[in-house]
Amino acid sequence: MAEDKHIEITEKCLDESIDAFFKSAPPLQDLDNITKKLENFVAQHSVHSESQNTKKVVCVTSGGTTVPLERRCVRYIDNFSSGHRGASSTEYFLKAGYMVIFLHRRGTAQPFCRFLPENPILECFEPSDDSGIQVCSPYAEAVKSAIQEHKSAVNSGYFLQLDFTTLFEYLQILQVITLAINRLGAYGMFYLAAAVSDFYVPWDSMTEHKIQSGPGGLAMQLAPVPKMLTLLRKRWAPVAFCVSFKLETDIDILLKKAESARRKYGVHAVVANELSTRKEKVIVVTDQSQTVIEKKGVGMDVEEPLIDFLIKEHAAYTFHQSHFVAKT
Ligand code: 9Z3
Repeated sequence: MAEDKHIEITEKCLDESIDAFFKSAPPLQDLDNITKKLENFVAQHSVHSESQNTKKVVCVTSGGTTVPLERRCVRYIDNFSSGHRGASSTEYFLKAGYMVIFLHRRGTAQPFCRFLPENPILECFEPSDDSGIQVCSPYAEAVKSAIQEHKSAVNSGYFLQLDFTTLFEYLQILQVITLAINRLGAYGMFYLAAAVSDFYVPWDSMTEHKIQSGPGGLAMQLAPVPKMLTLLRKRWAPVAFCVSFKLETDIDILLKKAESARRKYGVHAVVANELSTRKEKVIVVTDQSQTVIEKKGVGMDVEEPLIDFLIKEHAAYTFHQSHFVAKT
């Protein structure tokens, strides 16, 4: 009884802090457009459901959020993430037949472009003799397959790209996506690989103009970001399959933190990774097991076996939901 009361109060506090976060956040510039794109995307899913070929839909988040320090932002705090995990995972989900909403930080790694050099326009192309432009020969194959695969994913209607920069944009767009994915029940999935700040400066306490330098240095109080994952699991999309990530630099605390995140947020799996080995190895923590997943060889991606593993978990989950939960 006392424990129930405690949970109720904690949830009330969370609701209040989340309400305050969304109320004070600068409104999304592009909300109507994003909502329309999501509606069309989900409608595409319904077409497949009617043809008895129900597709699964995953929202892959990728890249780090920024936390602005001024409203007319000159300075910001950033979270590390190159976006490689999200970009390569998107490719493997698409290959496996999933529809993918790729919510990524502007300017980070993009699916199908991972094998292009850092500055593709300047490094992959050169003027041709007939005063046109041609692809430099070492990159011909990589450029061709990047364009072909990207076009085919977009034209198929299975791939939707949305972008963010700030924490405010990220959480607002994620909320809109969760509401769309919620309509798909257990066919929906979240793969939350974005590196999201734990602290922020609330919009209503943020200075308008650039912070001026002074002799005393700068002391700032950052507020904790309310735990949206709890709300995502409990209210926004309670039936969707949810995978979150845990990043640590200290391997000794990684698994403990991942297991505690799994319990606290009630997610179906936590992918635990250590910063320096994240491209070679991850550990997937579920309520049943801790599974080490390693890349299969040089030049291979750890995301390939990881997505394979998670797709199987998701399939078992949808099977369970449709055969047991729906019937009870
Ligand atoms: C991850 O742990 C991702 O695997 C990486 C991928 C960001 C390490 P890259 O983009 O790296 O390929 O360079 N993402 C989640 C990081 C995070 O912020 N997790 C929070 C935490 O660990 C929970 S949401 O507390």
